Amino acid sequence: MRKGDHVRECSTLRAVSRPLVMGVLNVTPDSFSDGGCFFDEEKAIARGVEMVSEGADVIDVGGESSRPGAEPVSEAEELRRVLPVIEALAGKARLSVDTVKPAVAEAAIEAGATLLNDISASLWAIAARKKAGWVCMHMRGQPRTMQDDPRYDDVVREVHGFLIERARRAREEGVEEIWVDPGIGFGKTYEHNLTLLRHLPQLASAGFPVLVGTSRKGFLGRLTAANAGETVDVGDRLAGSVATATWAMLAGARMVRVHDVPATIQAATLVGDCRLPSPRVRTGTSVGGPSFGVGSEEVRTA
Ligand code: HH2
Repeated sequence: MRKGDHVRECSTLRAVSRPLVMGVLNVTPDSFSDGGCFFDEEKAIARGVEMVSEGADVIDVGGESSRPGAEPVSEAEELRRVLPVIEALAGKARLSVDTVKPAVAEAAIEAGATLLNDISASLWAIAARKKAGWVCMHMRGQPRTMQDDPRYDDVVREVHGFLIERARRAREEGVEEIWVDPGIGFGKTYEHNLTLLRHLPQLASAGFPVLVGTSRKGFLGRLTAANAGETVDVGDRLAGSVATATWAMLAGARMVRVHDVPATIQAATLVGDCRLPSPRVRTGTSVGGPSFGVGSEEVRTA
C-alpha cells in the first residue's frame, strides 16, 4: 500500500442508517474521565481496535486534555502520544485527530487521520490544504481558564453566529466537509450548556452537519444528581451521557462524540429507526428495510 492509500480508502462515502458515533481515544495521563487509562501506546491501540469492533464510525485520537484547568503539553510530546496510535489504527476505521496545534494536525493527517477535530476553530486552512474534514468547535477562552465565570449576552446567538461565520469562511476557502459543534463545557456554565442543547434544532437547520459532545461531562453530574447541591461521580454518568446524546441526535446532530460506544450505538440505531418511514425488520443478525442516509449525502464516513 502506498503512503496515503489508506486515507483515500477511509474517505469513501458510505450510506448509514443512523447518526454517526465518534469514539473518544485520549492518549493522555490527565483527561477528565479516562486520564491514564490509555496513556500507554499498546493500551491506546487496543482501545481503538475495541471501539472499532463496537461499531464506532470515527475514532477521535487526542494527546492533550482540554478539561477545565488543563495545562498545555508541548508539540513534541503531543506528537509522541498520538502519531504511533494513528499509524497503528489507520485503515481500520476513519480517524480524527483532536488537536489545536498546526504541526500535530498536519502530521496526524499524513499518518492517516482524515478529520481534524479543532476545538480552537482556527485550523481550517490545514484542512483545506490537506483535503481533510474539519470540526469547528466553539470555545470561550482557553481550557486553563475557560470556566472562570464565562458570560454571554445571548449564548445561543453568540455561539451559533460564531460557528456559522467560521464554517462559511472555511467553505469559501476550500474545506469540503465541515462540522459545527457548540462545545458543551468549553467556557460555559451549567445553564449555558442546557440552553445550547435546547437550541440544537436551530443550529442543525443552519446547513452544516452538527457534532455534539456531552459524554461524562461535569454538567451531567449536576443534572442527574438526586438532590440539589450534589453531583454524580464521573464514573456514574452513563445514563446522562446516553440520554443527552439521544436528545442531541433527535434534535438533529449527525454525530455524537462519546466514551461509551456500545450504549450510544444502540441509542443512535433507535434514533435512526424512529426516523424511518416504516420500522426496519430485524431477522437474526440481518437487518432489512430501506437505507436511511443520515448524513450520507455530504458526510464522509469510514
Ligand atoms: N470535548 C472534549 C474534547 N474534545 N471535541 C469536540 N469536537 N467536542 C467536544 O465536546 C469535545 C472535544 C472533552 O472531553 P474528553 O476528550 O473526554 O476530555 P479531555 O479533554 O480531558 O481529554
